[in-house]
Amino acid sequence: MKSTGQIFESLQRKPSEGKNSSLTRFDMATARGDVAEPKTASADDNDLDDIHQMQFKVILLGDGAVGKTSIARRFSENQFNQMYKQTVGVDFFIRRINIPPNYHITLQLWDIGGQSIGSRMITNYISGAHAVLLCYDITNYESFANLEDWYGLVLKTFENKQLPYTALIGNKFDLRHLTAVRIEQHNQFAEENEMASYLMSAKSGDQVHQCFNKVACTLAKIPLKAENDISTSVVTATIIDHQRHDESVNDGVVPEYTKTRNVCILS
Ligand SMILES: Nc1nc2c(ncn2[C@@H]2O[C@H](COP(=O)(O)OP(=O)(O)OP(=O)(O)O)[C@@H](O)[C@H]2O)c(=O)[nH]1
Ligand SMILES: [Mg+2]
Repeated sequence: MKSTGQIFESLQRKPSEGKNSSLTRFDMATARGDVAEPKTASADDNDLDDIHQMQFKVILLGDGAVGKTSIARRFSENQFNQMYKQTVGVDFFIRRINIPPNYHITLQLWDIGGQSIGSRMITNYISGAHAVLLCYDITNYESFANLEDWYGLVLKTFENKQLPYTALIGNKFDLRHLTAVRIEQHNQFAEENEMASYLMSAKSGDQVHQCFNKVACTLAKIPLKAENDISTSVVTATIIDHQRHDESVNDGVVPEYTKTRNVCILS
């Protein structure tokens, strides 16, 4: 078992070596093309360097109860809830990462309920993602095995298109004494699919911010700074015009807790 502090970076394999080599992999050179138009400082800021503001869509996929909402909440609010409340459809979280000297990167997290795998909406949720985090619970082997299906949906959605940056996330690392997935299996999945990979704990917060900082820097195509240099900040709510609930899930019944939540959670 590797130590807690270790992050398993993506293996830079040639496309031809990968299982899905016919697909176009995430290409950092073009990652900023869609939404990441750099914004230049105003005329009054002549002395300042350009300020680069970018926003990226990051989706969390994986079985129910693996901890996707907990990861999103840890990142956006630095909080953790022991109680399980199933996500129906999709919830949104947002947080800005400030990377000196002049990068303001907003990550818009789409926390997709595990039950959505059977929903007609799932490809809509996945579509347009700049980064995909494939999450499993290290104490639950089935949740790891099922990532084949989740990743299959990603491949299908991005068929003939450039794949987003994708990472494998083993969550609940605080319970590593109960692990049901060998580190070799974790690494093999990441290698075969040419993904970055992380082991983290939404509960303790271990590796959560490091992971999102890495995702942000990779998408923005900037070198990863030392953690101390990076700050995060409150951002104004982004209203997302999106069908929030899928009628095909739970016969269209929306649980009370989701009705009371806003579209975005601001940190
Ligand atoms: N010990 C431990 N428990 C965790 C961790 N992350 C989440 N949990 C717990 O696991 C349960 C499920 O977490 P959620 O974040 O709601 O899971 P989810 O993946 O969003 O589930 P769905 O919304 O059904 O897709 C909750 O009881 C959490 O408190 C973790 O890192 N360690
Ligand atoms: Mg959830």
